[in-house]
Parts: sequence; structure tokens; C-alpha cells
Amino acid sequence: MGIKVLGIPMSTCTARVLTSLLEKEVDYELVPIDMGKGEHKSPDYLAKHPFGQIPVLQDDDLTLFESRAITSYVSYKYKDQGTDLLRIGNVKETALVGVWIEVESQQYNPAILPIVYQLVIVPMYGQSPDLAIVEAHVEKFNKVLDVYEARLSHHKYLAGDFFSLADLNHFPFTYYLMKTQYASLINDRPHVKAWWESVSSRPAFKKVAENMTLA
Ligand code: GS8
Repeated sequence: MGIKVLGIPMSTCTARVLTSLLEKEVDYELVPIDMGKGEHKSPDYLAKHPFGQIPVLQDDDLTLFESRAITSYVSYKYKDQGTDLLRIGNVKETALVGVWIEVESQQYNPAILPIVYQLVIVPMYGQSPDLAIVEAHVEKFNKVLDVYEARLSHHKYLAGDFFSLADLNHFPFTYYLMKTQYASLINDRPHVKAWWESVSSRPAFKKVAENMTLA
């Protein structure tokens, strides 16, 4: 029994998990979930993910949800192979990775998600984006990115001068943002731009991004 990921490749949170598996050189099987048919709300699926969302990771008898918890699990379990994502062995670096994992989840994601949702996901369903929501979150995201610009002017990556899980977790939403006119929010900040160019040129990201095609 190997690792199974239940999800779909275009989903941001699924993409986050797949990227961690590729960075750690772990084989996996992607089991597609038919969200159009409401498979993620079926009793069988809800037994695995009580909130009825994707992704889920199954590793033998262990079933996990929440993409960031899953990428941490993958990084710990496979600490001795692939890219060193947690800097285990250096307690200070591990702590800083933890800080920036939280910053992504608590600051960056709440600001970027509604922008991407309105400009990328809503139009997929043939609806018009709510531009007031976009504007409010662009203002919020600008403030977050000012902090990133300052941080990245001192360090190549978020937790220090090494690529880590903190950087990885940013990938899927930033990837979609870069397809909108708000790519300028990243590109107008030289250190954030250089960081994104470095992060998004990694083979694991490129491979996952190939399948992040919007219907
Ligand atoms: C969010 C999962 C999520 O929003 C995580 O795993 O990180 N905090 C969770 N999943 C979306 C698809 S976007 O990847 C989803 O399943 N939406 C359907 C729904 O909520 O019904």
C-alpha cells in the first residue's frame, strides 16, 4: 500500500500536497474526486474528511486532511530523502520554518485567496467577480507583501537562505494570482519577484503546475 492523494490536480490545496510529495521524491497515486457530482459530500468521503473538502491523504491506516498538515507530515516522514524542507537538526531554522508556515496560513492565504477566487474561480462558473471583494483584499495583500519584501531583502527565502516548506506552501495560490492583472503586486517588488522566480522554477512546481489547468 502506497500513498494515495484524493483530490484533483487543478485544486490549489491538492497541488500543495503533490508538490511536497515530488520534492520528497515519494511515489503516490492521485485518486480523482468528482466534485461536479458531489463525491466530496458523499458519506464514504465524509468518513475520510468530515468537512467534505479536498485533498485527503491516505497512508496505509492513516487518513489525513488539511493540506498544510499533510505537507508537514510528508516532510517529517521522509526527512531523510529528497529536499530538506524542515531543517531538522537545526532547531532555530526549524522554528523559523514554522513561523513562515504560519505566516502563509494566517496572513498571506486569507489575503490572496479571495482575489484568486473572484478572478480565477468565479469566472469558471460563468459568473462575474465581485470587484469590491477583490479591492478590499488587494489592499490587505499589499500590506502583507510589504512585510515579505522587507524579509526577502535580507534572506533569499522566507525562513532563511534555504528553500523550505514555508516557501512551498505559497505555491498554488501565487501561481494562479500570476495569471491575473495582480501579478504586478509580486512583480513590482524586486525581492518578492526574485523569490517567486526562484520558487516557481523548481522542477516539482513546474510538474504540478502543468496539470493546474482551469476548466
Ligand atoms: C482547504 C481545503 C479546500 O478549501 C486545506 O486542505 O488546506 N484548509 C483546507 N478545498 C477546496 C478545494 S480548493 O483546494 C474544496 O474542497 N472545496 C469544496 C468545498 O468546500 O465544498
